[in-house]
Amino acid sequence: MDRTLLIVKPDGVQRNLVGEILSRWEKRGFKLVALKLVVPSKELAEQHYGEHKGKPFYDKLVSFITSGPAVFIVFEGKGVVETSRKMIGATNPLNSEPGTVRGDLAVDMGRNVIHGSDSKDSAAREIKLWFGDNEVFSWTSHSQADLYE
Ligand code: YYY
Ligand code: MG
Repeated sequence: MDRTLLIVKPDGVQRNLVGEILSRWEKRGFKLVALKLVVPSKELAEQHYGEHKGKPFYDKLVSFITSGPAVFIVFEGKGVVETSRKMIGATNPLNSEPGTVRGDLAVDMGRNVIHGSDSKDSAAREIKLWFGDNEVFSWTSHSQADLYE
């Protein structure tokens, strides 16, 4: 099964949106396999956003994501990487469709509430970066047969 990394960024934690976000993914049918509240270190944040190093928004981005507690989540399920990106919406919330997290709950690009891995490769890299093997759990959901044919 596919896995993806979500981060409720410090703005989302401050705005009490953690439950709302978890709820959307749980209700959609994805299985929670890892969860923790962390103030991200600069070192890991820089690795996480390595692809953006050198871009004008990079320093601001790293400084914001490390500014306070953030919630790190791994969800598992069929197509979860791509579907999560759709549920998150466009990077700039002004372009995010209603019904998406950013389209419903955010206004500004630098306060867009949530991160989601952009590919299966990114997801694997990011999950490994933020979680130890013993922090990600494989378990059998009682809803399995009602979610998958
Ligand atoms: O994957 P996603 O979060 O939708 O966007 P990315 O292009 O990976 O950028 C990461 C992060 O950087 C974005 O969520 C907000 C911030 N950012 C910004 O502040 N200004 C930009 N022009 C582009 C991105
Ligand atoms: Mg990205």
